[in-house]
Formats: sequence, C-alpha cells, structure tokens
Amino acid sequence: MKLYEFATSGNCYKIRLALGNLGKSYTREAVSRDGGTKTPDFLKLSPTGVVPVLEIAPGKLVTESAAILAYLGKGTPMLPEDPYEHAQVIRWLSFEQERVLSSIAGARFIRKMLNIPKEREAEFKAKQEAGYKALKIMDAHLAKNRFFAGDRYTIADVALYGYTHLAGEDGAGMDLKPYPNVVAWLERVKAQPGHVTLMQ
Ligand SMILES: N[C@@H](CCC(=O)N[C@@H](CS)C(=O)NCC(=O)O)C(=O)O
Repeated sequence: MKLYEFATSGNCYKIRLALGNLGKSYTREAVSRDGGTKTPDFLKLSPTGVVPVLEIAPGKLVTESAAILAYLGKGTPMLPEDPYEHAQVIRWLSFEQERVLSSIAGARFIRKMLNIPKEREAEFKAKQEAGYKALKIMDAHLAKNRFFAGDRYTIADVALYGYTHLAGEDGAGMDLKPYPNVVAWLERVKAQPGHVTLMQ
C-alpha cells in the first residue's frame, strides 16, 4: 500500500496511526504542499485535490480519511461488526468531519501554517470557539465512555485523535484543561499498541 501525504497533515496522520495500530506495512509518497495536490496527475488520484490518498493496489485508490480508515478497519476489532456499534463509529466519523475538521484543524492551520494574519484573526477565533463546542460534546461522551464507540478503541478514536491532539499550544492554541475527560482519553489513545506520533 502507498500513502500519498503531507507529513504534517492531521488527516494523513490518522491513516499512519491506524496503520501503526494495525501493524500494517506501507510506503509513503510526499506530495508538495506548494500546489502538489492540484496538478493534473494528482487530480487523477484525488478529484477533490486533497491528501490523504491510499493506493491499495496499483491504480486502486481510496480517498477521504474516513473512508480510508473504514477500509483499513474492516475485519479488525477497530471496526465493530455489530450494527449498533458500527453506527456509532460512523456517527463519530461524521462528527469529526463536520465539527472537528472545520474548527480545530482549521484553527491549527491558520495559526501554525499562516501565523494568524490580521485579516484572518476573526475567522481564527470563530474556529477556536467552534472547536470548544466540539470538545464539550466529546468531553460529555467521554465522562461515561472510555472510547467513542463499542467500549473499545476503534477507527472513530483514530479519526478524532488526529486533530484533537493538536488542539493545544503546539497546534490550534486552545486550552484543554476544562475538558479533563478528553485529556484522559488522549492518554488512552497514546497507550494503544503500535501508536505512532505525528512526526514519526
Ligand atoms: N475530508 C478530507 C479532508 C482532507 C484535507 O483537507 N486535506 C488537506 C490536507 S490536511 C489537503 O490536502 N489540502 C489541499 C492542499 O492544501 O493543497 C479527509 O478527511 O481526508
């Protein structure tokens, strides 16, 4: 398998984290952050012009981090087969895309990659505020559950960890202290076998 990626992207990290947890081998292909996702050749791999893309066999591609995680998780304990538990995984994958990617990931991008230009300050603050709303929902769930779905570590945890672990000072610049259940869950994710860090 070959992963097309940006090394510092949380979306690409989700895939490396799942591959690490599952003990699967793969190769990495760096895509240039400077227009590499918009070349005609890359758009043939990913019509939306984004990484990650996982090539699972020559010319056979999976795009969108949630879909890639579902592909990798299928048939493993990281994607429950029970219909209710499976639905909970999908619920949190959708939540991640709608509520975490647009907020925490966006705030991290504006802060770390763009250094918060003056004209984007209001947008940055709005993304942080939306991020705090997402963290509140996650914290309430984790007050009663060790993981997000099926009472065990699944691809839902991988997806949510991708950017939640970058919400703090070295990422989106948010304060995680008011969300102790999220902080404890981050540690549980780190303790999973095969865990890899963002820059590994
Ligand atoms: N919904 C997509 C979002 C992927 C995404 O936004 N990727 C960013 C990097 S984190 C990207 O490739 N942006 C295009 C670019 O910056 O050229 C997913 O979950 O995979």
